[in-house]
Amino acid sequence: MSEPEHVCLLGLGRVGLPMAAAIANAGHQVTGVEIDNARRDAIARGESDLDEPGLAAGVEQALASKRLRLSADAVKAAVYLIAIPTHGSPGEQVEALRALAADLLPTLEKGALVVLESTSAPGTTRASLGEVFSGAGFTLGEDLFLAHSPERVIPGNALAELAQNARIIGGFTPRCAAKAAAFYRSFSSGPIHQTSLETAELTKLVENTFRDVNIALANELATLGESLGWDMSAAIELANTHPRVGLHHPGAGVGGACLPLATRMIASFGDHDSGRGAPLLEAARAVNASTPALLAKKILADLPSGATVAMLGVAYKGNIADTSETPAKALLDALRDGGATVKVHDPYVEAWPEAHLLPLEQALERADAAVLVTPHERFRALKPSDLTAMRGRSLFDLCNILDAERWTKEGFTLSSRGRPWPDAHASQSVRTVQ
Ligand code: SAJ
Repeated sequence: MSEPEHVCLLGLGRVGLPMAAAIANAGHQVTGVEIDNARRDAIARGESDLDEPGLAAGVEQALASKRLRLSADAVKAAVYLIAIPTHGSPGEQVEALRALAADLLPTLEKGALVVLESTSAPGTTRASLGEVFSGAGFTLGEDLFLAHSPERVIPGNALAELAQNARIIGGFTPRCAAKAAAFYRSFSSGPIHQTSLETAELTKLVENTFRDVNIALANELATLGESLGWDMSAAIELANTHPRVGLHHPGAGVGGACLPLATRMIASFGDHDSGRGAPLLEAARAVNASTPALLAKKILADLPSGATVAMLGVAYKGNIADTSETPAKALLDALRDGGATVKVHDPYVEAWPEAHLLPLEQALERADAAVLVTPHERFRALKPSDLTAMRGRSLFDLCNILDAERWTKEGFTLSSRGRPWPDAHASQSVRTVQ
């Protein structure tokens, strides 16, 4: 590693806390700044709401070695990393980051490196941090170094991806990018690509938009399969054996703070030349956003009116506890609006403002149907004997994790995403001969 640096890391959330631990444990001196007192105190006690493999141990090691300290305020440092959540329109992002830059000014010294990791629209880093620092008398690229390096880690595998993923570093000048690259090399082994601020910002939006649009295609195909009696899930799986096809999986909808935000953000700029907006991106967003309500309608059509439904899974994706922008909310609302009584369970999530969460057995009690929303591995392990409290036999597997043959043999009526409804067993599973 190059010389250990004093790093001031702003925001100890799902990106910032793993970074703080990784950077401290790589030998740097990190001050983790978290303005939420309760969150900061919990981290100091070794508690965290983030279910990341290795994170608790990493934070404990960093705190014990005193290479990670926690603070409510920014401190003087050689490197500033900003990992705060960015919300709102591009204009609102610029305003929020300008305010943050102004707050940093009293601590900033010549020679420091400032890197924004938070997702931002192209031009944001320059118009916020860049303008405020230049306005305060710094010459960027000479006595202060500014870069944008978008975080790319997947929740649920953050520490491993932080250490290995390729990095994109956009510099205000090439010297800024090079200085940031040298710092990131001290804790990251992946390739480091250097570019401009705007291209780095855009790259992040493009990769998340790719995923959103790809999932929209899978969701649209799956919906067609269900209504036309085709096994689209098997077709997607088989199409993916082609060397130039890579379809994502259909599901209950797209959640999380990241994919929908990126697509909306690029689409919001529209096509200035033709004035026609961004029709593909808008359509993809509409497909994914409408998927939960569409699925709820189909579920209700297969059940007696006023049915009791056990909804299994409210996290926005499998094997994590995060419910940000979860498709489970729109699904729940539409099921309730359609007259169903919904009882909700998620083995990872402790509390959810939308519904009182019940233990599995209570959620299933006297339910006419169970709806699997989130592909938690624990749901894959469910056995027919776990569902004896149900009064009905209808299963709606929106994330395709149940084995159709097994469950239909046990007398359940299974409807699986992308397969003919309501008789998933009618489709033949894929068999491969090596
Ligand atoms: N989903 C599907 N089908 C799939 C994959 C995902 O329906 O085949 C759904 C998930 O269930 C979930 C949503 O999409 O509701 C988003 O999940 P995700 O695993 O695709 O992504 P995030 O939001 O957890 O994290 C993404 C990642 N971006 C990419 O993979 C390009 C991550 O690397 C980014 O750091 C993160 O966004 C971010 O912070 O921007």
